[in-house]
Amino acid sequence: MQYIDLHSMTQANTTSAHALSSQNTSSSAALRHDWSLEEIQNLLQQPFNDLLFEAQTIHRQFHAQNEVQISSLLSIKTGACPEDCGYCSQSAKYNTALERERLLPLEEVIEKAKIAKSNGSSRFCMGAAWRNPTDKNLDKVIDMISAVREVGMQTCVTLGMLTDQQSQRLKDAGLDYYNHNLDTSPEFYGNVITTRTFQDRLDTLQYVRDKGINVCSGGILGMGEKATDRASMLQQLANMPQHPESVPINMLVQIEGTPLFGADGIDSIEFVRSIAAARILMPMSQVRLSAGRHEMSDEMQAMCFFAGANSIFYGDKLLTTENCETNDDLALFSRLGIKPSEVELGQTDLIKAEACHS
Ligand code: SAM
Ligand code: DTB
Ligand code: SF4
Repeated sequence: MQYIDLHSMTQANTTSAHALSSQNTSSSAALRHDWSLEEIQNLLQQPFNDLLFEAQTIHRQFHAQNEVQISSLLSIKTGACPEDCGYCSQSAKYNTALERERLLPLEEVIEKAKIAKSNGSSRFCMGAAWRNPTDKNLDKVIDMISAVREVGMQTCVTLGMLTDQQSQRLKDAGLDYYNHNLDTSPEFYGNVITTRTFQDRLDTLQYVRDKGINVCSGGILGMGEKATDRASMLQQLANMPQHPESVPINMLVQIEGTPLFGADGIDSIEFVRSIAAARILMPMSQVRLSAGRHEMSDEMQAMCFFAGANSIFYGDKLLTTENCETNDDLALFSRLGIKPSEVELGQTDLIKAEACHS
């Protein structure tokens, strides 16, 4: 298996990165889908500078080096979720003092999308606290997707498990991305969630992939998992037949009342290492520095961008918890010389199947 020639890519500039991210990659690199756990563990354990150098070098071959894609989040249905995800403020099983809210009216969603767009976000992600949407609920979400597209933004939804037919309906509605995280390794999974299986998640992702919707899938670090679990989760993502177009890496936001409140967090250097490994394993994917930025120093975020993170959630709120202040994000971008990436609507982000087979 041929892998990326590190020596040919140190001079990559913005123009070539754009050319590559428009999927003209098959001649320059072969993306791998056969990583062993041991290889990933070795990658994660390299000397920090070597790991970051490799990640940044690969980053420059595939992406504009000083650009970060920005998405905004909106919880369209909050709380009272029947699932038992041990990290989540929205599970009905835990006493988290969260106020539940029914599905938001369409007008409110449009208004929030317009605000997000005027603040510079290119993608609007709508999340619902459901195990899975009913077909009636999906009708309403489809209206939201159409309306947000009319606002001129890319759309993403995260609604829980889907059927094959529901995935087709979302594709027909013009949905750009579906977010469904693996959350953690298959080995640690049972410590976090018992009401749906790891395989259920893979099944939903397969339906979404088969319909040609961009896949957004990643996980959460800092839930008390071991380093092997982080390697194993990354292995699951990297060995998918096609890498997710977007890979959100969340740092657990600890919620009082949930089983994971008080879990052993993750060391910041270990977190940056995981971002770097995600970049190396999935060179063409957007790696999103997701929940938990609020707890990170500017320096830690800067390290994550250097390690290859090139997407964030922007806006004062995530789904139910605080995000960084937008002014702070803009100030950090300015200090780092980072620009929000411009997204052409209608452009496909799908990583072409042929680019993924060597
Ligand atoms: N209910 C849907 C589902 O679980 O598929 C969609 C919403 S759910 C909140 C989306 C993802 O957000 C979860 O899979 C998890 O990875 C992430 N998430 C939720 N709560 C979090 C927390 N407290 N800290 C970090 N990430 C979290
Ligand atoms: C993802 O990976 N992170 C986002 C999004 N996908 C939906 C959610 C983060 C939620 C953080 C906790 C909260 O605000 O409730
Ligand atoms: Fe429900 Fe999603 Fe929270 Fe799990 S992560 S409890 S499915 S809202």
